Amino acid sequence: MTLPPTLPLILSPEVAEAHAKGAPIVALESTIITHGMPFPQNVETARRVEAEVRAHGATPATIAIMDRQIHIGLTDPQLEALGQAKAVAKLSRADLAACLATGGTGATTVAATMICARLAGIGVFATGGIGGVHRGAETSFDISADLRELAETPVTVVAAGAKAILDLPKTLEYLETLGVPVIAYGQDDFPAFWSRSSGLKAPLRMDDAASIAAAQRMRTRLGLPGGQLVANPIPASAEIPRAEIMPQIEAALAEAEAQGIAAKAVTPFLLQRIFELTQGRSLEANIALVLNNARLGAAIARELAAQT
Ligand code: PSU
Ligand code: MN
Repeated sequence: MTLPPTLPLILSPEVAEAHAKGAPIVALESTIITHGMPFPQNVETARRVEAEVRAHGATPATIAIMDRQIHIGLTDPQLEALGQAKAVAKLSRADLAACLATGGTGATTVAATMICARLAGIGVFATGGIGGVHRGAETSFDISADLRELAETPVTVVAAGAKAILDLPKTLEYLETLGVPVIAYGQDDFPAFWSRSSGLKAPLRMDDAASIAAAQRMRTRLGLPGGQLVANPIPASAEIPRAEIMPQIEAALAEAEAQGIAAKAVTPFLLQRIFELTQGRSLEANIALVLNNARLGAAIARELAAQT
């Protein structure tokens, strides 16, 4: 695939090479680096995730906005600089174009990463968790733009489900309303990020990467827009059982409410507080599940490349 020259896209040398060969590529987001994990674990994790993708036969493409360009794949110095940078914008569909037009450094959320991946011809993206319908959304209207993006942009997103900081039943209902396939990988239940099960059954289940790739291709053939959410449970060895993490989640939610945290600040605030309240255990789990998603993302990328 040739990229239109008018797009503000820069492929890293590694990604450009893979792209030219039609080799498998996995997109990776940058908000998890800038807003999802503390330094230095954020940079260490980003490097390990990239290495995991390579070890499983695909090329990683971490996406971020710098100098009015969408960078598809970062060099190691760029990754390090991003991980330490202050005042990085958290970009979603609403503010991606504004950041590119006016300058400044921006990290891409799930929604913005999907948009950029599609522009670069990348069909699969691995991350930790997606945004969703927040608890109390019936009054706050806080529903992540990630959900609508899944309905619109043809990229398969591998995540460990959605965090229990969200309203998971409403998140699944909303995805159904939007016509987004939610596929649990290798089990029936929808996973809840730090925990393998949310107690809710996922609408779909698949047990291999080839089926997931075939389903994405079929959507395209049918002219259906949008991607798929692949919900990959955290490895059992790293999971924090629901009952153990629930009190910390409730405490963090109560603090967010008391401090009037709203809009984009909600998810980073909750992640940071749960990290503190679990004394780092939530971060250990987060790292393990992202690596696990990187492996499955690479397998799906290989299938997408093979089925072309
Ligand atoms: N899940 C994580 N870590 C993160 C995020 C999700 O494990 O950092 C980020 C993703 O970039 C996701 C965003 O797209 O949070 C959702 O933010 P919001 O709820 O404001 O839409
Ligand atoms: Mn929100």
